[in-house]
Amino acid sequence: MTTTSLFSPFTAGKLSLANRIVMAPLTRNRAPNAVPTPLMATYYQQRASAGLLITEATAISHQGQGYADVPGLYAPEQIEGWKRVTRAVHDAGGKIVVQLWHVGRVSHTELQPGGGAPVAPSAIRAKTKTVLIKDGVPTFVETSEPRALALDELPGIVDDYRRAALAAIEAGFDGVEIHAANGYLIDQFLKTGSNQRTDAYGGSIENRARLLLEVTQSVVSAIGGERTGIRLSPVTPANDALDADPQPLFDLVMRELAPMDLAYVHFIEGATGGPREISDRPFDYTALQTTYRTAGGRAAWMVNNGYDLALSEKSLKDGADLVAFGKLFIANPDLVQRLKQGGPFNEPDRTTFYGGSEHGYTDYPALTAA
Ligand code: 8OZ
Repeated sequence: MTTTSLFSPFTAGKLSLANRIVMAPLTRNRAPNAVPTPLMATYYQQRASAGLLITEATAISHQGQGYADVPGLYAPEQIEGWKRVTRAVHDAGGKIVVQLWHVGRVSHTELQPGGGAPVAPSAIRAKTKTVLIKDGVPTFVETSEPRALALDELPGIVDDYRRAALAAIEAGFDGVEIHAANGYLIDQFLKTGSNQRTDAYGGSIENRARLLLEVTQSVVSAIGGERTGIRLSPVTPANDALDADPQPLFDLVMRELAPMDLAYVHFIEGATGGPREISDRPFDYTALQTTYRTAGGRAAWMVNNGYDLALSEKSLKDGADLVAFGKLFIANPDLVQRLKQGGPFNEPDRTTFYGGSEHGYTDYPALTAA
């Protein structure tokens, strides 16, 4: 009989991890002009005892940006800034991948190149908000009306992901995670609520999954599947995401991803940052995993959303390989140690999640060494 534990080492593709505890991607809006700062290096280094750190969502292009002060990975000064982060994490013995992000319609004209409209599969506005910084104060505003992407713009977007993946390796990352969740561009293409295209990228599930698969194949060709992960959220309502029939859609996605030999596949179960079960959006993750494994998929299975130690251990027994923790990692830089000894846990302060300084960022206390 095999025993699994959150604290045992694990290898996912090229990623040799000291434990199965992952720091989930967390948007913190502390990168003015989209350039990672030395303070960010401190923040990630403090959390380097996680088996794997996934960075906050990081724009692959200026067009892919949707919030004030989120970092990018498309300009030389951004790559230089990230080098400081990866060096700090590696010096502390940790592993770090960068989450590659295009927000699609979840943006605002003020954040777009030339003040243009955000782009989307279809010209349907998302009922959601984004963050602008007004007079130094983070302020929530409605997203702008998007324009539908022309067919001939899509190869350029796929190429932006490829170039960002290469930039990630140049910046010293151990790999990348493709952000295909939470109602951003790739998820907008996947789901019927945001995709009404009538070309090869809309309509059937094969067509709606096309952009996700092209992006993933392109990143895998550039840096290798063993350094590539992907994040999916089949039923989240985040950012106005909605699909009429997600189970067959994600079954197809997982069957197509199976031969790409990814390092890991990462699932937000239920509503992002909310309930794990949504009564009017049932979803069978176990069946999805069976589909993937039956199709020959060997990537590590990473789960996320509201996990504590007991639920993590149960999930590892039931077939998960890695567990990603979000809010707990914001407030507890030494979360691995705290989970190991059963607490105590600092409480996260929501008022400092998005934007601001070191307060609520790098000043959460670690346990003092006994
Ligand atoms: C919270 C605030 C802004 C962005 C996500 C990248 O939900 C995000 C995000 C979360 O994936």
